[in-house]
Amino acid sequence: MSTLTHAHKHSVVVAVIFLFLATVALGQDGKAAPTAGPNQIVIKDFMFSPMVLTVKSGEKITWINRDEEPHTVVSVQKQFTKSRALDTDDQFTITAGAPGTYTYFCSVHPKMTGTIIVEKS
Ligand SMILES: [Cu+2]
Repeated sequence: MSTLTHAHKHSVVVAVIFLFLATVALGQDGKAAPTAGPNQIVIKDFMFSPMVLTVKSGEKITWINRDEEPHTVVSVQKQFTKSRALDTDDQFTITAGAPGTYTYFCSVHPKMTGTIIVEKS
């Protein structure tokens, strides 16, 4: 038991140090880096990017609109509920369901298409 307790304390210390270093790193320019999260799709210049995103079942996927135009996210095969019209900087999040290929498009600009490949978790 004492070994387990010790290991637990150790991992807490590591986590605290990590958070501290992360805070310091973010603090250097005063804001978080603008990079997309692992499951984030940016809508920019009438394109979804990445156009093909691979995720695991149960993971969240978020779109964010960086255009000055409204866009939507609509599943071709109705695999998820469509988004409302996203204004600039609006976000839309779904949770990936059953494994498979989800194609989607923007109902305002149907030439805008993207694909999500959902793998078994
Ligand atoms: Cu659009």
